[in-house]
Amino acid sequence: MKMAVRISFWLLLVCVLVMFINGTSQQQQEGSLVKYDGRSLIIGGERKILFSGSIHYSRSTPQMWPSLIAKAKDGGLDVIQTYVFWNLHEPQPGQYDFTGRYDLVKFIKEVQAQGLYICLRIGPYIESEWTYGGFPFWLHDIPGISYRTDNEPFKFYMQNFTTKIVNLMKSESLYASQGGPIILSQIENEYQNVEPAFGSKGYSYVRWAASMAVGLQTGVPWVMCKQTDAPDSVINTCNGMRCGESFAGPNSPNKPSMWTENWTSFFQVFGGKPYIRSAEDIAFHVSLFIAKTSGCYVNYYMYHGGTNFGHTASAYVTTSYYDEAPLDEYGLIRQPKWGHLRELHTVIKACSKTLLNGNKSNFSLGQLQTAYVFQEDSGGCVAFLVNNDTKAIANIEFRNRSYQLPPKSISILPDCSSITFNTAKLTTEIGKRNVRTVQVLSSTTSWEVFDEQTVKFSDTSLQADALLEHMNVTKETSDYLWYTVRLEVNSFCSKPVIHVKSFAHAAHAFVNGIYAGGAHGNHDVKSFLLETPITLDSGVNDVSILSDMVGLPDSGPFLEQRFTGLSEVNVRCEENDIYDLAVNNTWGYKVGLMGEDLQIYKEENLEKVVWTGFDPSVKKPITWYKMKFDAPEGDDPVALDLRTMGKGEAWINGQSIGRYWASMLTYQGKPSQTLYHIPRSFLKETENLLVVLDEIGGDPLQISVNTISWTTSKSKKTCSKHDKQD
Ligand SMILES: *[C@@H]1O[C@H](CO)[C@@H](O)[C@H](O)[C@H]1NC(C)=O
Ligand SMILES: *[C@@H]1O[C@H](CO)[C@@H](O)[C@H](O)[C@H]1NC(C)=O
Ligand SMILES: *[C@@H]1O[C@H](CO)[C@@H](O)[C@H](O)[C@H]1NC(C)=O
Ligand SMILES: *[C@@H]1O[C@H](CO)[C@@H](O)[C@H](O)[C@H]1NC(C)=O
Ligand SMILES: *[C@@H]1O[C@H](CO)[C@@H](O)[C@H](O)[C@H]1NC(C)=O
Ligand SMILES: *[C@@H]1O[C@H](CO)[C@@H](O)[C@H](O)[C@H]1NC(C)=O
Ligand SMILES: *[C@@H]1O[C@H](CO)[C@@H](O)[C@H](O)[C@H]1NC(C)=O
Ligand SMILES: CC(=O)N[C@H]1CO[C@H](CO)[C@@H](O)[C@@H]1O
Repeated sequence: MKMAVRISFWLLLVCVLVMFINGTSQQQQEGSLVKYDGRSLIIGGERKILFSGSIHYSRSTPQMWPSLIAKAKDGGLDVIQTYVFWNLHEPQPGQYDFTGRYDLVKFIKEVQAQGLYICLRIGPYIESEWTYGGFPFWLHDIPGISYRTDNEPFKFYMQNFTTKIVNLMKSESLYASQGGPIILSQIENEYQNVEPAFGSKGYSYVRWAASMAVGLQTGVPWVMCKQTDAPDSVINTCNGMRCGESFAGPNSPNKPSMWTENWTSFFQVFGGKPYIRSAEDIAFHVSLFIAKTSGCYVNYYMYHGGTNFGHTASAYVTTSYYDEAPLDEYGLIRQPKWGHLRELHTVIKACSKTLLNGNKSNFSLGQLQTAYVFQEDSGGCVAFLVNNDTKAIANIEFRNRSYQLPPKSISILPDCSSITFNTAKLTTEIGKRNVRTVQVLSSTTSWEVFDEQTVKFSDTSLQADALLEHMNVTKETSDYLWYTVRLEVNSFCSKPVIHVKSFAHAAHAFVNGIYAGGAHGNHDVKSFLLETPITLDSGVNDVSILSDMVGLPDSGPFLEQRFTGLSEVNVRCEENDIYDLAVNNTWGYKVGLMGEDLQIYKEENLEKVVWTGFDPSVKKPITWYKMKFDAPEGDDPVALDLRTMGKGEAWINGQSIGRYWASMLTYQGKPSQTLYHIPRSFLKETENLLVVLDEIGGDPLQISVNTISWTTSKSKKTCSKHDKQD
């Protein structure tokens, strides 16, 4: 795309008028062109201030899309921003999947049908707390590959997938240049974070990626986020919580100031607690970005987070994703966040002509107070009065009038005289989320169990004389990998303790089929130790360790070289004898659990194993539970409360609703996530099959089926923080 030249507003207005005179057909054609200048994107000849929100199609269901998009539109958004998830779409090289939740074209067409635009972030590296940052695992086995750098094999596959997506969009006429809704595309993602690790190859890779993307001739601009040296004509954009303060601005006077990720909250990991960002704080920073950097595009990351179904979350990330966003995990409106931002959008939209075309000035109103004024010769005038004092109200004079500015707030005066919006004053409804328990699955007789058998060395067909890297063996087909070895004990060994060092996320040790103990790491450490007493027989003992990954890593350089899995295994006796099992031993490997191989979470496979009655007094690790329940009446979203379980995964009618980990507590002693979303479309009216795999063996008799709703009440006009956690 060629760099758009700066055109004066009046010339543009003439263009627009000419278009109107020339009739509809030309209007449609011209109306779809996307250009930009130093002030904003120019769509169909018009400068625009655009509010955008991230909604990832694969984190909800096609049945939810229309209502999510409608609520986003009602909330004042113009654009829906989504990543494209390479590992969903190309599970094997050259084999593509765009069905169901992966139906990108259907999602974009729904956005178009509701009259919104799309920002398509192809990546194809996306991070996004998505397993392996969106890369399909088969990339790992391409000879000589090195990800995200000037490396021929990587560039080949990156270009191949990017081209595939661009061609798919073109064939469906989805680019604005073709009359479609896509006004922007993104190549790469926050590359500057890793660029120094690649030296000069990182620099040349950025230039290659930009020119490869631009060469695909989409007819709409490309952006690179967090990439201050994005080559022309690619626009460098800001990601962060406070881009009004942190963004150094576009790297050319001919590029507009855009914010591609404004974090409405933050992703959560198992063991971490939710990050609550108030509506007032978001509104403050959006207003500041528009006022101070002449921002013309603000995207909320996320506007709706949704659910990390199956194994799609990256390392340690919870199944619930950005539940604190303006639309909650279930797609329900979260007040006051949704309403407060909606009011801000309305106020900004009403004065966008002056903001986009007026002359800007700024001056001090006091030590911590600043005014930003946009003014047109024609009389239009908009002012933003910033009070950056977090404690005190500021009494200031502006244009010969007195104003009181609440602490840490921005007041917007669309006519430079009366305040119509203050970022710290909530006038919208306040909401409270309700969780109604419809049924507790407490009937012992309706549960049945299947005990997963411990895998022994003699059961394995894959054997090696070393401890193998976990991901390279599982190839992402399962979270689990059995490592097993035979240990011959000749001499006397009292009080033996097994010592395992792992770079995966959790491990369980068994000796001769008997559970010895487990351990796990957390998001912030690279490895953990499992040390537990064991009982050894004299002679040959079977040592089996189940290694577990709770999602693949999604960030950092050299992802293809990451080592996970066991790195040390030894048995220590009280007599100071140490049996090092990692060396001079043949290890046997088995990928995944038997229940996974047989897919016993599907109705048609239930009979492939023998289920027995459930005895609550027996707690066993690695156990499958099943039962059937009826769907709650009505349309309210449904969630399973799994707080009494340990760690594992749950399936409804054969579909995974994601991993759960209730036994991993925050420092306040609570599970990070207790409720697990069951999309309505996964349910039938009666006899829904629930299968739960638990590694530790929790208490299924307290699992409950719940419905979710919100009640709202009028807010008192105060500036206190109301965005409560439910
Ligand atoms: C992508 O690679 C596949 C082989 O994996 C090939 O069939 C296809 O033509 C390539 N597509 C493009 C656009 O290069
Ligand atoms: C006004 O803006 C200029 C340019 O961004 C900046 O250097 C200056 O410090 C600002 N003045 C005040 C009072 O904020
Ligand atoms: C901005 O200021 C310049 C110089 O004073 C003036 O020529 C121009 O008309 C102003 N722009 C608008 C939109 O009022
Ligand atoms: C407000 O004050 C904080 C803390 O001193 C500072 O970091 C920030 O840049 C200030 N923001 C504005 C808009 O002046
Ligand atoms: C404010 O008052 C002064 C003196 O009364 C006057 O000169 C000035 O034009 C006024 N400013 C505005 C913006 O009305
Ligand atoms: C991955 O496994 C293959 C065999 O399946 C082996 O050839 C290769 O060296 C392994 N790669 C790494 C990085 O461990
Ligand atoms: C492994 O075997 C080698 C060669 O037989 C031997 O030198 C070494 O001491 C052994 N290491 C251990 C830990 O048993
Ligand atoms: C620096 C940082 O935390 N970046 C986060 C920004 O949000 C993206 C969402 O895609 C995360 O992946 C990053 O970790």
